[in-house]
Amino acid sequence: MKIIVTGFAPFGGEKINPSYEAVKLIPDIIDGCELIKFEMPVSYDACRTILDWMIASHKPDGVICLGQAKGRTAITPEYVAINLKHSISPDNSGVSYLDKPVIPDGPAAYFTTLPVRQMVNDLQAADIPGFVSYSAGTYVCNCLMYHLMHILKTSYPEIKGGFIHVPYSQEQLQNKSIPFYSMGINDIAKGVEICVRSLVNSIRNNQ
Ligand code: PCA
Repeated sequence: MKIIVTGFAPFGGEKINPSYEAVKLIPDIIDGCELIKFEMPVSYDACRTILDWMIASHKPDGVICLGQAKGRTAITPEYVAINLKHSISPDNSGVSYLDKPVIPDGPAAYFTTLPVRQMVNDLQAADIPGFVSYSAGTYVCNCLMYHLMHILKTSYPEIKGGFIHVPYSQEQLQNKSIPFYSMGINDIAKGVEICVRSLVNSIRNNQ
């Protein structure tokens, strides 16, 4: 079994992005499943092209993309992606979109096919804060999740996939006056590993 697990590069003036830091920390093989790890550029367009290529060349059983959500207070598997790109702040390649669809004429939204309820139960059982989120925002992460769900629905219906946001890690609070919630990077990684394990188990049990 193979699962693609991506995080994002730093953006918005940050030196690290805890999503990819956590991906680097988790094992390369979890419960016998091989993880294919990648650091996505924070670019609306490039991350989609890379994901297409990764899925076509690896033919994975599952795809979990991760990103940082400033201010989140838990590991949050996302339930839904919406067909909207909207941000005043540009991405790392200088691009911003205002009220544009991810896929013109695509449906308004797609739901995740990850076992998000089980993931949250498994996180909470391990004393890692976790809840299901019902908005991945309108920036690059939501765009990548929408794109992922669209290609899985239209070309790879057998592959399970979705998106998980993680909070700031503790080191990101240095030099910030606002007391954002944060978690230690090792706890974030533990949470990400638990979510991967939930997916592996659900694929194995055909749920
Ligand atoms: N978070 C941003 C994009 C990259 C990331 O890690 C987002 O939530 O859209």
